[in-house]
Amino acid sequence: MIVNSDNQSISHVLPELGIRETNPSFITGQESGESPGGQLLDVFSPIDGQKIASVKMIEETEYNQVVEKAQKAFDFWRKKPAPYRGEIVRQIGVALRKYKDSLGKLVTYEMGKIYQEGLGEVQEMIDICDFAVGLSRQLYGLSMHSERPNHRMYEQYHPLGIVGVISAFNFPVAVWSWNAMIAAVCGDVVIWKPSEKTPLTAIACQNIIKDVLKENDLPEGIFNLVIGDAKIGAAISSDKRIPLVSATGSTRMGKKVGETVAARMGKSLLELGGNNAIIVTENANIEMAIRAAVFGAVGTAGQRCTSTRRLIVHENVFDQVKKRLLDIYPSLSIGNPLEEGTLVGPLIDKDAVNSFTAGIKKAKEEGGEVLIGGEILEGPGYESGTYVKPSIVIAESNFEIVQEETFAPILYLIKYKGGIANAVEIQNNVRQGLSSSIFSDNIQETEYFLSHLGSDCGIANVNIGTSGAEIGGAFGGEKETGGGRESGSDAWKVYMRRQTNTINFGTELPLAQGIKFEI
Ligand code: UN1
Repeated sequence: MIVNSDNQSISHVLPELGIRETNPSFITGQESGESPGGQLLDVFSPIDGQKIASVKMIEETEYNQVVEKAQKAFDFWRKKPAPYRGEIVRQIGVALRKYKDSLGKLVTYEMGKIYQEGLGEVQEMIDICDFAVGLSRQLYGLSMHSERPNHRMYEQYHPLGIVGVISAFNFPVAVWSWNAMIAAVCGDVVIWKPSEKTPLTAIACQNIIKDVLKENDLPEGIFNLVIGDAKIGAAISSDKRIPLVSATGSTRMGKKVGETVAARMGKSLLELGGNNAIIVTENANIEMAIRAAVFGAVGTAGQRCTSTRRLIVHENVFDQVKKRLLDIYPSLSIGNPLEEGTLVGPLIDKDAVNSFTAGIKKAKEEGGEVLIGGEILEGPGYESGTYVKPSIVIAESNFEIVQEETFAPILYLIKYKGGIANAVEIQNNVRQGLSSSIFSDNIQETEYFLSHLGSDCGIANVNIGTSGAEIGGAFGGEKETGGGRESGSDAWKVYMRRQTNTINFGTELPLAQGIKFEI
């Protein structure tokens, strides 16, 4: 790996996280010496457009070595008791606490989210470690009463094998950790393909984990890293040695992964696009709703899968909401996300800027009214061309562009009339189904929203925004969001194989369903 960072505010962070110019290429997260071949992947910071590093991508032969190493490690790891596996994850959580500042800063530098959110992302990793530690003693199955005398039935969960994790640039480390830490306590091993846009944070995580593994004399193949392009993603998806593939990213990508994995009868866990809405009824605490909407729409520069993209507002409070948004948007500080006080950092790259401007153009063509923003910022501090002014567009819910997930800070302001059912109909009338919220102090409205007639999303919140979910709940969504659930609750079950056991402790062999079969 070639590292070249002159940026003062970040240069000390790279060596702290074990990323040095002399660092050999990473195949499995272990320093395995210069590997032959491998194209270089250039990594740029969206903050200043500077090249931070070139990382060697994995080749096919190396990929096979990684899978073989992971298979061996699985054979070892699955034999360890789950609470012991939890203990290793506990130590990873301790290490992450130690590196929280530097890893958070690298997340900011490589991905562009503000430092507070970079720290939040690492906190999310720490939280899932804690959760997974507890889980390591709670991998429960149910027991049932058998219909046959002297029989006992129960179910148990066994480790599954290798879990492939394909992660996106916007949460470069947290989403991997949701998968990896849960998989690890379940007795699985992980092969991680991070986004090509954020390989350095992935390498930093591998370094942190590598130390923990070494201290405990554990094989390196428990957590593996493969840096590469879409070809590697495709290799993971079609690899029969990988029983579960967990993929986060666009619906387009997820469809491909889902189809390929299904064709070989593998399991996939898909967490794909969202088109999240907040409903603001006439009974809402407007100030609270505004704060949630602004964080949801411009936080992470609109690049969360949970970002608020639509604000569905009752006609009686529409003008008030519009006015408050227009008070706040001009004062949002847009700039270097490493600097304190900045609320909106850059978009990941110029392609993202292009889809932002294309989205606004399309909204205008369809009859939308741009209330504010939409420009690309220029001048000192904005040389990278990746900074944009967050936009609010008055739109109709049936606009084509409103159906799309544009991964950028565009908030569509949509008016509704009548009762809560109308608002919910608008909210559900998109292809995606990840996150949703209602702001209302009226219990009839909020309960309708949460009922089976209400939100069709995997996440439905009352009086908080669409983004910023806690790790303790299952995370994911319906429809084109892919149906998978990661992180908390019983999401762990997909990382294990379930086995139903029936035990006969009698001396006869009665058949189920009362069948007589005399021989
Ligand atoms: C994502 O954008 O892929 O709920 C994950 C949230 C974060 C996770 C987002 N906890 O916004």
